[in-house]
Amino acid sequence: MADQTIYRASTTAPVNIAVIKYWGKRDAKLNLPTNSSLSVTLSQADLCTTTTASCSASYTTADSLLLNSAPQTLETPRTQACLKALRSQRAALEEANSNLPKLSTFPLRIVSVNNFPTAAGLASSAAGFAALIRAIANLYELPANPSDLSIIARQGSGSACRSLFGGYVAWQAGEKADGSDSLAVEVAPASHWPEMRAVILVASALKKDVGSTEGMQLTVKTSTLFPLRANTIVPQRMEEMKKAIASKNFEDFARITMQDSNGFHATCLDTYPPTFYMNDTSRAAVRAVEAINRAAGKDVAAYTFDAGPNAVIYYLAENEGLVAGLFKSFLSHIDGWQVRRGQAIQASSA
Ligand code: 2P0
Repeated sequence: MADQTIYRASTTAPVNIAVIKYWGKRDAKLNLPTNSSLSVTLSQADLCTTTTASCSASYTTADSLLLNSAPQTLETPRTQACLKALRSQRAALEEANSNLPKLSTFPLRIVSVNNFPTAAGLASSAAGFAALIRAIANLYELPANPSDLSIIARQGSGSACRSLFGGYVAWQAGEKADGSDSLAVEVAPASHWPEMRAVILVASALKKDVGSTEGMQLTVKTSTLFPLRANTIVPQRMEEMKKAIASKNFEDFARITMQDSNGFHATCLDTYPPTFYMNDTSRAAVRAVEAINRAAGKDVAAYTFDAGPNAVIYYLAENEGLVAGLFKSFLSHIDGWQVRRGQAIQASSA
């Protein structure tokens, strides 16, 4: 009789928020970026995807995925590339050891839950693909390390490769045409700078108008500012940001974070037709950060915006009262804002 065992593995992957933004692909098929990027991984309790992957010879239906209880397609070229890569690594193990169950041939059932709004500029695809890849890698007992897995996750969604690490993470753009050097590496563990905090201001939980994948390629195609950003400015900022993190220099960290967010949104505005991710509420948050920093006499808070209107504000624990307190009173005047706290964390490896 066929093996009826159900093999199962679960994992949790956190959201990461880039302080040097990924925007633009040099190879859309392999999902290779035009520039490197750098992010901070946020607290799992607040923002994460939990995924359970199971497989069994007894499953009679094709591979399936439920996200927040709703069926999702796995039939996209990107997801298929990830599943194929994971299955082929498992098949290699099975070939080397004939005692292993042939999990690579069994249908998969994947169940994921996000505890934050999906596709509203809160990096849901990052946590989602990172959790998917690691859950299946755990199920298949692959010996891969986080950088190895990041190469697979990158093919699902670029920013996902950074969610396989905790703390401060760089996605190296790489140079090779096959993408084998386009992977995530740890810049510093969360324990290096555990005072880092983030407050997330949810201006809108609605899906964004222009998805990142589509938006970034329109920018690559039409923005005249973009080549300067990708080829000159971001490479310099990557080095400056790594130094700011190594020396725990919050003022440099804050300035570079805000400049990179502004520069990224400038290329969105310079896209033709233009893409607007920030709205009036986002701009009010920028002004509030400026007011906080002016009152403090130095940069104690840094805003950053992804492909949506929601703000992430970084600050240090010692300024919690000043930053989070002011934001609470500021936001209480604006309808529809929610505030969520996070802190830089070490992603779990399980
Ligand atoms: C980032 N974003 O670095 C930047 C900042 C949005 C703005 O990574 O096409 O969803 O799946 O590789 O990863 C969003 O892009 O795009 C993103 P795909 P992804 O976090």
